[in-house]
Amino acid sequence: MAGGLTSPPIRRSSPRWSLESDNVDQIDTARRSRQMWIEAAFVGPPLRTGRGGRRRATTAQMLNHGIAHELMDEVERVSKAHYANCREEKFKEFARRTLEAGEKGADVKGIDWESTFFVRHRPVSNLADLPDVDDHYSYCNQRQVMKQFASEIEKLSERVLDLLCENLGLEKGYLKKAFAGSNGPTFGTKVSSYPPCPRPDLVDGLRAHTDAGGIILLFQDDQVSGLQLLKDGEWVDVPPMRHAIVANIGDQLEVITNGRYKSVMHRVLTRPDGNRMSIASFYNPGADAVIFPAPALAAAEAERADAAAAAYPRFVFEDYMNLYVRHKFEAKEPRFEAMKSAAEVVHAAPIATA
Ligand SMILES: O=C(O)CCC(=O)C(=O)O
Ligand SMILES: [Fe+2]
Repeated sequence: MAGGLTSPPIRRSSPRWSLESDNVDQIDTARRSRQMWIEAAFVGPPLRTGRGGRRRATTAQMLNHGIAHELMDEVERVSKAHYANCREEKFKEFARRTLEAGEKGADVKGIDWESTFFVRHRPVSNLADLPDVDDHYSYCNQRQVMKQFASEIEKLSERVLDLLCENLGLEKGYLKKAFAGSNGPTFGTKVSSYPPCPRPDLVDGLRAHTDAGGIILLFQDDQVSGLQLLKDGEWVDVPPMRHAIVANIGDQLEVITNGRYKSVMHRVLTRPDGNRMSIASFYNPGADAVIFPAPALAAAEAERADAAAAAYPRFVFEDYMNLYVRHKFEAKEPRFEAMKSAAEVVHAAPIATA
């Protein structure tokens, strides 16, 4: 038997979408239409219904998402065991050096206090090649667990994309197709630990940024907090909630939805107690996917007198990523502007005739 996941069978809750948080109004799914609920779920704190459903901040806590709680518990267990067995010693050395430098007055604000590894699932999985992912313990088959979890998260990501399509009046499958490129989407999972830090004033767990890609589904620690998002100029906590999945929207969805859904700045704080686990799965466009505002949304926007049509650029996702890696911890707007200028340069270049 391939580890603890195959027995007992995983109970599957039917997906009823709901949202709860200290910062977000609770949605009574029985009293609202599904459409309204979807709108509300992506508003982010505090709840704003806004006329016409435009300009949404975009982080939501999803409960009743359909992923079995037993599977989530197993993912948490193997991830924490992996950190303790394979990564903790190395992190301690990094922590010692970082603190020593910080306390001597060096600026360590450019360092993230996290221990992570990345599992790529699509287009080609690297799971079998990760050197220290443990699959030798029968009770702790991490590769198997991660594979099963990733497959559930991938399906959930695509369901969320379709809910967004429905919400935006786009045809079902539009966003999935927009991400496909020639080789399908890029999909991967970042497994992170944010160990306790005795000097939270010196260093962040992860510096503020927006995510570059499409939809990001995050399974975060249900005890140890740290994730915050920037809302109306203030940092607000995304509180730990057992078995919830946090959904976050990346820059590409902002472009494709022509700003109807905005990527949101977020960061992870350090804290002196508790080791925070986070498992973030990134459902992103394929490298060669061409990203641009959905024509239907750009046209609707153009009808408004105060809005310039096609305010967002058109570009190849890989080009955006090449820029993003150098400017991740900066505002997104200059990245969008740079992609616009790059497109102008391409268009203005003389056409080779020889
Ligand atoms: O760990 C978290 O809660 C957030 C991680 C994150 O924002 C990222 O990896 O992009
Ligand atoms: Fe992020």
